[in-house]
Amino acid sequence: MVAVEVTEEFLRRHRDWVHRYGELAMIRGLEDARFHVDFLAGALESGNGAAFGDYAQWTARVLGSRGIEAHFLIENLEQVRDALRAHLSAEQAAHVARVVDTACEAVRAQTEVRDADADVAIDRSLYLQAIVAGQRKSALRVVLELLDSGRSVADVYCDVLQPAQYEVGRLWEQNRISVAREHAATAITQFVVAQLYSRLERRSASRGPAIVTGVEGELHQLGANMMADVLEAEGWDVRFLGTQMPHRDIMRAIEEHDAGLIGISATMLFSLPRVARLIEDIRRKHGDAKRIVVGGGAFRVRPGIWKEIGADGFGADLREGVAAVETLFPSPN
Ligand code: B12
Repeated sequence: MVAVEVTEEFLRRHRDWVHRYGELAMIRGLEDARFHVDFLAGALESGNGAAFGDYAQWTARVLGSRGIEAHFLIENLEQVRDALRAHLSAEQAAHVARVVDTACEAVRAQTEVRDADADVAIDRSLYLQAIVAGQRKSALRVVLELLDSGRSVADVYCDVLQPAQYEVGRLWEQNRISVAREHAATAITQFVVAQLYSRLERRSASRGPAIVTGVEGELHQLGANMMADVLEAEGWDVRFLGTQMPHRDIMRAIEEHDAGLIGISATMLFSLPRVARLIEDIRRKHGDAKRIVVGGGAFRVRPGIWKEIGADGFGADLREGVAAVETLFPSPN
């Protein structure tokens, strides 16, 4: 009854749906409305009103992937809410209204988050175009606009710069861009990282001395650089050694700086034996007094390899890296 009433009214309001979908508009509309009512009843009977919010968000995603915008679902759910009023006591109707309105809010919130993600995806592609075209100013502008819209520097590193660099790698691998374009693109990202350094949100905590480095033979530096900057923002007194660092000099720097945390970055698989040797040497000299976190493409190839070579933690990206450090050195608050 309620489903029929709701669907007929919905199609009266949106006549173009009947033109577009023919009799399927009524059939699918009825199916959907029955689902809404059944799920609502199930959620209310089980005393779990929040479950209806999960259902509404799921439905919004399913409809969204078929080109139907979330506001149509919200309208439909509000119709169900209003149509049920005639069949319920005032108290029951008020409860149903609360559950349905909360679910509609959940759908709106989910849609806003997805819109924000879509914005980042657009900016990521603009950034990629700019760096591949060698346009430094445009690349910086894209990133600064993202910061102005409320994204953090770490978000920009993870969600824009890193994927854009990976895409540059893919384009080079497929021979669609030259080495010169790849180098120029990477140089722009390196420039952007340097520009963003002063915009990192810094925590006031003082976490102690740390070192971030790459081993000899490893030339990929950007990921390590980002990690060093983000750790500094987290309160670590970071000495970033760059990449291509001779073993003995890393060992010396650890002592000189009295680093309690050591971050080692490796992209190429062939760097792993050197990383393993470095960790072995650090353990031999300092036992467990030093905490070692590793990251970079070489460690993503086989999950768990970081443990096998004796590291204390691993981060597939900046966020995971920071989380791994936080596990090893829980902050006091
Ligand atoms: C730029 C680049 C270079 C530059 C690097 C310059 C520089 N200043 O860094 C140069 C030209 C030197 C270079 C050289 C080579 N490269 Co190169 N390079 C790249 C490229 C396109 C981008 C790298 C990058 O900037 N990534 C962006 C950063 C942000 O990502 P990331 O390093 O993964 O870092 C993140 C995480 O891993 C993590 N992380 C990183 N370090 C750490 C450390 C810690 C402690 C923690 C917790 C986390 C962490 O956090 C970071 C941020 O989220 C990649 C493509 C790719 N998919 O990575 C190819 C790529 C890595 N290179 C590749 C190759 C083949 C090479 C060369 C062998 C090419 C050649 N024939 O000479 C050489 C090898 C050089 C060497 N000895 O190391 C291949 C590797 C393939 C493979 N399976 O091994 C790739 C994947 C390209 C491809 N698609 O084929 N390269």
